[in-house]
Amino acid sequence: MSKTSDNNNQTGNLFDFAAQPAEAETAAKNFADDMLTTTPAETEGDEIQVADTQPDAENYDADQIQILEGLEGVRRRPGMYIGSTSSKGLHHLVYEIVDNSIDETLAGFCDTITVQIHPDNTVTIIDNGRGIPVDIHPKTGKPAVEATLTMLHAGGKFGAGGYKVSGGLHGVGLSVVNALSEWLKVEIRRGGNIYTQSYARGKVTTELEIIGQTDTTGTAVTFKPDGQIFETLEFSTEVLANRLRELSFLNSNVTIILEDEREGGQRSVWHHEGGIADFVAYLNKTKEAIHPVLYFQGEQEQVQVEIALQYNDGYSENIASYTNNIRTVEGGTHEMGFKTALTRVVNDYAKKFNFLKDKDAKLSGEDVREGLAAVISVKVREPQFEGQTKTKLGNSEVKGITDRILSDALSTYLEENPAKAKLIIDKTVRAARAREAARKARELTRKQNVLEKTSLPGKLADCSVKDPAFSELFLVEGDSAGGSAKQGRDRRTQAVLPLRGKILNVEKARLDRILSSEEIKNMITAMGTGISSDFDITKARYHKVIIMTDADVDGAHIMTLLLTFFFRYMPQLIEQGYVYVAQPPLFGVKSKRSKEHVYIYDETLLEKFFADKKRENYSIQRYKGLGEMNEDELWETTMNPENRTLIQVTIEDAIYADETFSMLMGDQVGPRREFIESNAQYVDDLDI
Ligand code: 0RA
Repeated sequence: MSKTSDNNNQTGNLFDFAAQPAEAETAAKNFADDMLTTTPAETEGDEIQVADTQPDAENYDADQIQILEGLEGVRRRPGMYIGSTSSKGLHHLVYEIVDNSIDETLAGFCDTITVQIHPDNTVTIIDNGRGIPVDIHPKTGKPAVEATLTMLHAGGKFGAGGYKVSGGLHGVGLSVVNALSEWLKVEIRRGGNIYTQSYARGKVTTELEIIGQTDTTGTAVTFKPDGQIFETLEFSTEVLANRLRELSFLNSNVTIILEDEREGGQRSVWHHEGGIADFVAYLNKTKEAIHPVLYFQGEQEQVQVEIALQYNDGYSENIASYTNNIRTVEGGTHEMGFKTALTRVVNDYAKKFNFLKDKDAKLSGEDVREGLAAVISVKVREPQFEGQTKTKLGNSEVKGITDRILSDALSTYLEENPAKAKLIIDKTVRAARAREAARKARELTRKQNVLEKTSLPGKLADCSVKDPAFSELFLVEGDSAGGSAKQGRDRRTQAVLPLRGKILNVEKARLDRILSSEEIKNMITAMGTGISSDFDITKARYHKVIIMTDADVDGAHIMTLLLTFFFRYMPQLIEQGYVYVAQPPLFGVKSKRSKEHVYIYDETLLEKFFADKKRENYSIQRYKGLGEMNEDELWETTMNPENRTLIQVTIEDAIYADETFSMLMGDQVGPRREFIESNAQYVDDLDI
């Protein structure tokens, strides 16, 4: 989630090494040839350069002209290479190096990767792969490692064969990290020697030298992200842990270690022999699974497919797909193949064994995915990424391949395990019936709205402007705060919908019951968008939906219930950045001597305020709830766009969001308590 003060942006969280010398040396030459088919010439400057404008005749072959861009270009436009210079970009640096180590794992040479965050926020990534090649390439006169780190090869690809391109940067990752680091040091164990070389902002500072002997192989890269480039230099253990854990699930033969050497540091080790089957068990850990995790794999036309799936007794669908270890958030052909096969196989089985009668409608895709957790991981030689965020797999052959592999394996499984099959098919049939009931309920709500002609709820105090881009909807906890908000608001642009008490926990109910909840119906009609498959963002009546609850346990609970509702039934609203959380002040501080009167939003800021002032000269009021503020105060502190702070709700990663919500809202108390105790500021009197 990111905090915005309408005009200023901050980020925050709401919830806050097998030596194989002979083979390795030939491969190293291939690698060097692959990389360096041009003179190193002038590779600096931010212009894209075509190497050697007057080439000799034998080199005059269009195919051989490689475009080289200087690392200055990377420094000038870092966003083009790592997405952004925010915290996200900073962490991307680590992923780029780790991806190279994972490539060594995929090639079968590396089983341990260690990431160390040092106390000065420098990072070391150590692997026991083959080590970056160090031989001198004839055309450049440079050691291969130096070329790899100081030259950017547009479209250049490491070595030959294998499912490379694990990261987004197609083998240019190392030089990009080097360019964006104040300094970087590489240590290589290879061919019996230990080599080291240092760089600063992409340029060599020490020549490659041998500093010792070894009988192991591997690479260690240490770097200090450049403060001239990045907005923040602070690494988040949690962010790194999430990606490293994910990589350990996706690559069952690797052990990944994260060592945080900073204050209060910790060490985590991930090794998942079970691979993505363990991943699915992890996704379902806060839920009640109805059968063991199923794991299927196959390979056709050099496309490797792995699928793990497990149904739980809940209602939500949690599918995560990957291509070459990259999360494909927007799905694509592998996901399409998966869904098509699942729906067909389940329907065929249900029909064959009379779970569905001839007169029954077929089970829909949604029906067969209700309560399903699944991970689809494919390895493709030339992946094509499409979509708005380039996270959608486009290779058309992958759909049929995934479909065939899953169809064969799943139908065999069902036939051989009739008891498990019954559990699964019964669940999908129940889902279909519930969906039919929900459809009828929805139709009814629609008809009622038409009949009553007043489609808007009576409790809604609407705003007068009709342009959604300028309209805000405050969802306010309680009728009394709702009343103050109605009085205090800017009637032109701000609408208020008071919510009575706790809304229904949508995690524990199916759609038909959800739609019989008055509070939820009110929200849906006020928003104008419909929900789930009927959801239409273009009908949104407000482009800001602001959740305003008390800063106490109940408030936190209501906020989570609302966020769960939006996450499950209107996720596009969150994706569009339309959902916000208001931040009412915790304290009102009045001077006893002057007219000074300030509002303070948390304890830390209160301490700061009194750092150089005497407490006895002030009276401090602690607001227990929104209701303790009058309409003017509420407007001044929480609603007025000029003063207020809003936290924008974002779905950074749907899996972890899902996990958080399930944990907070699900039946299992253990993980929930742990989570709340380590995250919430409101633990004092929490009753779980
Ligand atoms: C180029 C070619 C080869 C390995 C690597 C790069 C390599 C890069 C990194 C970055 C971090 N760890 C790494 N490990 C290896 C192939 C070398 C060969 O064929 O011997």
